[in-house]
Amino acid sequence: MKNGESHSSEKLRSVAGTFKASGSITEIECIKSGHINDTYKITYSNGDRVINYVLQRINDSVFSDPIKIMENIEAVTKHIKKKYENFGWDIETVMFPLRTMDDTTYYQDSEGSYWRMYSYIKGGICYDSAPNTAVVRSVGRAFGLFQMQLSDFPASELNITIPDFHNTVKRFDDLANAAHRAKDNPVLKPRVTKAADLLFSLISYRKLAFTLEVAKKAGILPLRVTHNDTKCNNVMLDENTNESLAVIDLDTVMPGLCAHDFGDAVRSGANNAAEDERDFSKVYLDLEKFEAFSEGFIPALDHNITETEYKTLAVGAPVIALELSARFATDYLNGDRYFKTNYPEHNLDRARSQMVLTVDMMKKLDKMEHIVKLLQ
Ligand code: GN1
Ligand code: MG
Repeated sequence: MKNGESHSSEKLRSVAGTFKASGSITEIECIKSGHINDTYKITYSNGDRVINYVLQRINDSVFSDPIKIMENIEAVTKHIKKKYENFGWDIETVMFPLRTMDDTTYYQDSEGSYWRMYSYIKGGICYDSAPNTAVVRSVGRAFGLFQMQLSDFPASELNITIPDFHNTVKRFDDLANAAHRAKDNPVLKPRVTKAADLLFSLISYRKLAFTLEVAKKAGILPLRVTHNDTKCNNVMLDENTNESLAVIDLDTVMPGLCAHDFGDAVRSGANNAAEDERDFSKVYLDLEKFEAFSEGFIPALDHNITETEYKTLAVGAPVIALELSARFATDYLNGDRYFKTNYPEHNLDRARSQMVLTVDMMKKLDKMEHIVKLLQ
């Protein structure tokens, strides 16, 4: 079975049956919001009770070693759980994978695919874009708490599941290589022509790509345990109160920079528009949402980061928006092999939109830095 292909109900029933969920399956629904894994909502009924679970097939062309991902997830969720039990801390930030009948956190099917299952939180909602400042504040608090709760977890113990994931300089090298290959490929060559203006914009911002990478290599910024995919829709909120219920999608938990998590969440949650918006007049950083996000994130850190890290939080946002623009453009030039797309120019549109956001954020960087400073 290829990544992104839909699975038959029979197949899903048999995979779900290997996990310790009780009852019989009454409904299966495909959830389409992520760009990488295949996700399904499975409804069970057990007497009068209806219980929902999320079943996921891990994309094995993005994650070459799914077992290493599950080891990371188990290690960080256990760490947070232990702390919670010892200190009575709020455990709202974490979800535990369900175990299989063989007591593992994943199941490998006969075709070699890896699957995992989570409880589906009733009354929980994930927003692709933040509809208001209350939502973005809660998202900030959830990611800030997550960072704080893992601040004493030794980052070096984690597996590096995708090397150089937020190495923005390397992402630019990948872009150059993809453009080079595409120009010699008759099928992909027209894409180079179509993306030419975007490629020039990206190159003109290349200096920005070095900002965090150089500081990281110089040891000025410490490597922490970071989530690395802090999109707005990776926090589950209570649909009535907007309180955060859990941080989800821990696939990319790895050593990283606090500014990456802050920045990625801002580029997703404080963008006035959707990630792939084509009407660029709608694409800008909403400063009110930025402030609300910071008000959630920064106090939740409880002073667990250094003075230098505070100084780099704001610039993390344009760095990650730029990095993602380069990643979407790279995938477009590679023929859409990484991110799921809904139409042929989808990756190009996403890349353009993230570039517009980067430019707007750079104009507002002083204001963003000022807001962070007042809260630290
Ligand atoms: C992917 O899996 P999902 O949709 O949460 C991607 C992120 C990107 C994001 C852009 C493993 O996240 O890095 O920022 O799309 N995840 C991976 O929407 O590459
Ligand atoms: Mg993900």
